[in-house]
Amino acid sequence: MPQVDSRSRLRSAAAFERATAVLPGGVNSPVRAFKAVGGSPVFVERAAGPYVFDLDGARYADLVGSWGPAIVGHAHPAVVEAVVRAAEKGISFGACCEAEAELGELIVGALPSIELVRFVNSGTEATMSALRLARAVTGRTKTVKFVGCYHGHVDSLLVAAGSGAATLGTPDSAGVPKSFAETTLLVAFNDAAAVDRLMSEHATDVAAIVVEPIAGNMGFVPPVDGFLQKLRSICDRQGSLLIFDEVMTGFRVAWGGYQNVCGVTPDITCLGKVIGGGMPVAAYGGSRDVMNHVSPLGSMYQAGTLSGSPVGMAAGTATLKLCSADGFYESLSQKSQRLADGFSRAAGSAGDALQTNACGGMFGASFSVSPVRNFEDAKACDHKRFAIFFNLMLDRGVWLPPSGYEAMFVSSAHDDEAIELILEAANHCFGEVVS
Ligand code: KE4
Repeated sequence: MPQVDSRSRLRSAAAFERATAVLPGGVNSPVRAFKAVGGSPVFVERAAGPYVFDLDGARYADLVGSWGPAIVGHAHPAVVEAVVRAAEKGISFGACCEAEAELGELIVGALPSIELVRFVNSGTEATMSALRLARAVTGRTKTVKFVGCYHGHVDSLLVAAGSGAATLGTPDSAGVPKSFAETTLLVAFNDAAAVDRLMSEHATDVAAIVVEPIAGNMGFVPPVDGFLQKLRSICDRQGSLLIFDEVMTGFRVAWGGYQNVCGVTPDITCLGKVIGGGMPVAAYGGSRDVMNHVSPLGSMYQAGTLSGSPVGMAAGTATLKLCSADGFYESLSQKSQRLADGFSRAAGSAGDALQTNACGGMFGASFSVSPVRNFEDAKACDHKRFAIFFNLMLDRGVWLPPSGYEAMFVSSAHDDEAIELILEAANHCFGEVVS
């Protein structure tokens, strides 16, 4: 496999210089700036299947997948055709169109916890709306969130957040009023006893517990046995709502999402990424009793110029139809597990300590001697070693997420050739990391 020489990314370097003149940090989302892994961000010219191609023409096997949406591979012909055909009839109408119900029916059919679903344009909008809805339903103001979980840049949830916030070492953001942050109660992920104590102390104040059912923004941290079930029983006891933020896990780890795997029914589910197939589409949904509070049915207001846009709906519907094929998730799980196992073997033979996990189309790899159970563990991982590994893999044509606080994403387009390329690079790079 010809190596990609980091010095040859001249067009990316020039493009970054141009971007920094007009965009804060040269990016439209901080994690893309490569701050955690060093060097100048690589610019993508195009993407196809399991690959992305940079401005200098170098090809990379992609394990970012646009942070989840590219589950059927980049530029899948069926998705592209659906987008083009929709766009030819008008990009957005600001009016009702049948494409909204078509995608809504797929989501309602996949998730028994959702009887009504509202489309929005980002995961952040979905979680922000879900919190407001929980406050409207309960008449309460506080939220319980887990340290290291990331739910988008909602003011009250940018407290001890993961993902880009953790990557940049700024889990609490400037500009968030103390009064907003004070409505958020923090507790360690996977610590059900601490949740029990916290909820007992704030018995009637908590509108909702919001959780990533698999924490994918502090690496890949699965729930310990019984954790999610305990959250469900605590919410039932206290009259609080349970919000599953499945923006990342929704239709990524299984048809519907992780709630269909773990058997725990949330009151509100947030979705995004996969359901838009790469277009800005996200959603929140729940039972009729809960969703009847949403305007125009009820008094909880939420709106959006481009919500339910026909082009976004077309991309999401085409993507989910491909995901609904028999054996789709079984095949995706095999790919993820093969990569996770291959990383483990490669690290082990190089004498490197690596923790791996996989579920459906996502997997994680953390440089740690012990399992990662929460954000303290995630912070204790060797992020310097990850940065070295990231750059070695990039130079060998494999694009990992540019942060040790992220999960990795596989698509149905990741064929044997792409997977073998990734594993061959890993065999070389773990060794180089150790030496
Ligand atoms: P967006 O607002 O970025 O569409 O979604 C926010 C969000 C909400 N909930 C979860 C569980 C999420 O993972 C995200 C966004 N994920 C990050 C990657 N871990 C997006 C990448 C980025 O910020 O550039």
